[in-house]
Amino acid sequence: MAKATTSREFTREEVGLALRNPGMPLEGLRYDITPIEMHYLLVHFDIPSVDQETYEITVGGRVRTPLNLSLDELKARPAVTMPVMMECAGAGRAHLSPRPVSAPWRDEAIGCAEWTGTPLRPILEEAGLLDDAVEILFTGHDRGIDQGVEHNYERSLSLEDALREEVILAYGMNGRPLPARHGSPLRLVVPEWYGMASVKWLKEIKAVSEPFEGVQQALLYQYRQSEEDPGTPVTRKRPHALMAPPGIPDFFSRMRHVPAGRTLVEGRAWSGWGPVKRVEFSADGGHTWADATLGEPVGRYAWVRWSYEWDAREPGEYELCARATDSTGRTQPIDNDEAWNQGGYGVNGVQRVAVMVG
Ligand SMILES: Nc1nc2c(c(=O)[nH]1)N[C@H]1C(S)=C(S)[C@@H](COP(=O)(O)O)O[C@H]1N2
Ligand SMILES: [Mo]
Repeated sequence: MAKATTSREFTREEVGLALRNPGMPLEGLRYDITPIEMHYLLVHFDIPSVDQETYEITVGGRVRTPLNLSLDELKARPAVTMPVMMECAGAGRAHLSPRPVSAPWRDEAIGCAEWTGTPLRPILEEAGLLDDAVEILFTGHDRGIDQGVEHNYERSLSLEDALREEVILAYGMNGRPLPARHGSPLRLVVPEWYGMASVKWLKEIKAVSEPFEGVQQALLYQYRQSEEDPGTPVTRKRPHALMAPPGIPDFFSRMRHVPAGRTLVEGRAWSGWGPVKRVEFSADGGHTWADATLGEPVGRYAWVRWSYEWDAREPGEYELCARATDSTGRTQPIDNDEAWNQGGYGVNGVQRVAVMVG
C-alpha cells in the first residue's frame, strides 16, 4: 500500500506521475462535454500500441460459445452514444494530511466525454454465460508492476454490474476514434463508477467462476482506514460539486481576482449514487450556504450545471465553496480529511477557491 506523508512538498515520483497524468483544467467546467484534449488522463503503466487492423477482443472463460470480435464487427453491432462523467477514484488525494503517495490529484481528475460504443450485455448473452460464472474479468493490453506484483491492468465486475445496459465497449470519444491515451481501439465504460472500472485497451473479456482477487481489485481501490483494515471496495462516485474558478488567476499562487459587484459563479456537480438534487454555494469558507440554481442534466450519466450569482460588494479576500447533495441524501464532507483513507480514494471534501475582490 502507498505510504502516507505529512510533508507539503511532493516527491519526484509524485511530480513524475502528475506530468504523465494531466487533469482537466477547472475552466473546462464551463462545457457540458469536455473537449478531448481537456479530459483528464490516468495511465498506470505505459500506453500500449495496439494495431487497429488486426485488433480482436476475445470473450471467453465460463461461456458456452467463446467469441472473437474485430473492431469492424464491433462497429457493425448496435451503437450507442452517451455523455458519461468520469472521475478518478484518486481525485482529492493531494488534499489529505497525511497524504497517501500516488498520483497527487487535487480536484481536476475529471471529464465528461461523449462515448460511442456497443452495449456489453448482448455480447455476453451471445457468448452464453455458464451457470457457474460469478464475475466478468476485463483485461487490458498494458502491463507493469505494482505492489510488487507483475500484471496486466485488469478488473472485474459482478454479473449484475456487468449486465447493466449502460455498460458499453467504446471505440469513439466526442465523435472521434478513441485516442491512444484513452484506450484505443476499445475500452470499457462503466457509468456511475469511479474511472478505474472503465478498463482501457481491452484485450480480453472473461467470465470467471471465482471472485477476481488481482492487484487492481483486492489490493488497490479499497477503502481502508489502516493497514489491517480488510477494506470495502471503491465503486460508485461520491457526490461532488466543483466551480470553474471565477475571475482571473495570479500565475503562480492561482489566487483569483474579481472586480467588486456581481459575478456569476458556475460549475458542475455529479454523483454515482443518484441524481444531484441540490448544490449549495458559500462565499465565507463554508460558514453560511445558499442554494445554487441547477441546470438541465446533460444526460443520465453526465454531470449537471449549477450557477450562483455572487454579489461581492466588499473588497477583500474570500473563500468560495460548493457542495452537492444527491437524491439518496449523500453529501460532501466540509473537510477533506473526514474522507481520509489509506489509498486516498473518493476524497470529496468541499472545494475551496481563494478569491481577492477589488
Ligand atoms: N488498461 C487500463 N485501463 C485503465 C487504466 C489503466 O491504467 N489501464 N486506468 C484506469 C483509471 S484509474 C482511470 S481513472 C481511468 C481513466 O480514464 P481516462 O484516462 O480515459 O480519463 O481509466 C481506467 N482504465
Ligand atoms: Mo483512476
